[in-house]
Amino acid sequence: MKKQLVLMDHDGGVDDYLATMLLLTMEDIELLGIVVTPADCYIQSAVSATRKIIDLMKFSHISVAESTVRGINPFPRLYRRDSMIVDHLPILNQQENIITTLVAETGQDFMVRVLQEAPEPVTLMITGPLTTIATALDQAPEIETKIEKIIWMGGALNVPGNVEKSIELGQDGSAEWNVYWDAISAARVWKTQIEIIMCPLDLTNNVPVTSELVQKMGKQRHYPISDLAGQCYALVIPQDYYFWDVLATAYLGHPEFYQLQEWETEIVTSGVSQGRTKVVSGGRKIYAMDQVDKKAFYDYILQQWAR
Ligand SMILES: [Ca+2]
Repeated sequence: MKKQLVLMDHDGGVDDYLATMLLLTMEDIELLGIVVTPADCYIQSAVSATRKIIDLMKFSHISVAESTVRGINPFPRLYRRDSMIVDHLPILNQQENIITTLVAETGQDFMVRVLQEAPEPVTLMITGPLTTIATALDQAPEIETKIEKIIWMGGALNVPGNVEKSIELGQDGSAEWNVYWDAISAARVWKTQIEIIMCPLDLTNNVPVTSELVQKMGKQRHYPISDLAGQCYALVIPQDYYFWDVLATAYLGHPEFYQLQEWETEIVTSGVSQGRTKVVSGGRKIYAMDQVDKKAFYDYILQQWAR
């Protein structure tokens, strides 16, 4: 079977490393590189942690690129510091030097080049804001035809967002963070013809990271990957945490676990609902992951990380 070409763009949260770790276990895809967008992280730590994870999983031929785009509304510092913690985990610091290449060009330039050079259209797996792809599309609009589809963790359709009113004063709580960081770029991508399959909060709210599951990762007694996954999740277990990026990424491996629903939507780019993905009749058609077979998903990630 021919492998699906995939380019990943993540934004350096704990969840993004776990999504990367899942993606690297998938045998039916060919990963063309990983771009790190400087959103839910401190970028140097996030790039470094990503390269160390690739080294640990023995895929050092895959390159990493640092996007230099900027957002509008920064992620809270408390979220961003997780990138620094992950980068310092002992398990990721057993060798003297990092082998995985950090390319010299920016993440947005890398994205343009990889898409231009790809022999066939590429699936973009995006687990952060859409700013890097929006910038790449502005730089080289012709790459649109080289994008097979975008699978994206983002948005909240018929549930409240996760940009809390108590943290972001003046907002109405309807926005999801990956949109809110830069709603203008999300709206830019909404203007394209690219197929978008999103994994919104509507679905992720139903798929929590439970203490039981994290402990199962330990009981599997697999080193180093299951152990590293468990350590990453242990970091976030005191807060309400869901399988956001990981749930979106698992779609690539097993789309049959999911049911999609089509919606007509628009991105709100200003005002109190800035960053909202609003369902409106006549809006831009997207597919949202609507249901997932939770047991199959939980079993799948445990199995993939049992190494
Ligand atoms: Ca993310």
